[in-house]
Amino acid sequence: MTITITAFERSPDRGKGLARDMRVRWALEEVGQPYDVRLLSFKSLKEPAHLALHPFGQIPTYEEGDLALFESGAIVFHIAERHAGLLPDDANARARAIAWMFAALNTVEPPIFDRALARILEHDEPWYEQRLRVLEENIRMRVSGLSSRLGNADWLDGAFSAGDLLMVSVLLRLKGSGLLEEYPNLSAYVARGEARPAYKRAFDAQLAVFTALSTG
Ligand SMILES: N[C@@H](CCC(=O)N[C@@H](CS)C(=O)NCC(=O)O)C(=O)O
Repeated sequence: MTITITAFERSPDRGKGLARDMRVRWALEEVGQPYDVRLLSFKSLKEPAHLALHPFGQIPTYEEGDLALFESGAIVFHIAERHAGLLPDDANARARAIAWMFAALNTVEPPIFDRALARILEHDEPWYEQRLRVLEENIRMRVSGLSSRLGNADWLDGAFSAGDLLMVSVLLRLKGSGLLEEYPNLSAYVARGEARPAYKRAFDAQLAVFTALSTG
């Protein structure tokens, strides 16, 4: 059955791979599932056809036969459950990998995303620098715990899993900020994720959308 996901027609990150379709593309590449992409304008995100798929009018969505999903974490989880390679077989190891998926989306991504939003929306406010310091301290509280837990390991709990896929995806937004670089083991962890052939294929596919736009 054909898998179709949605992505931005014009990603605000200009092909840096930070939009949340990237993690879905990466998961599909890891498990070797081909997929189609429906590109959407910002306007069409909020139109009835897309709202029927995604109640909040966002990307990504995932369609496969009569199944329609939204939320990148739920989509990656679905892919990982249906195909080998992203979740361990052992029940306890699987539960721990799923815990890392939740940790990535629920504990680590929110402060990182708050900082990204503040940089865009609050940059001109007189209190911006003060707020940025608070937001960055919130991030450090999370990533220092993550850094200690990872230690010298390659991945968070044994072999690469959907937990690592989501954790690397959320940490990528910090690359170049100086914050990730405060934790050399996390920088190396992110680089290991980016070096995976499946990541590269996914990255190139989303970059091609931006390149076609700028040359077309
Ligand atoms: N929690 C959602 C967040 C989805 C989300 O924020 N998508 C962004 C792109 S990365 C979007 O569609 N933004 C446009 C909008 O909200 O109008 C997920 O992980 O799928």
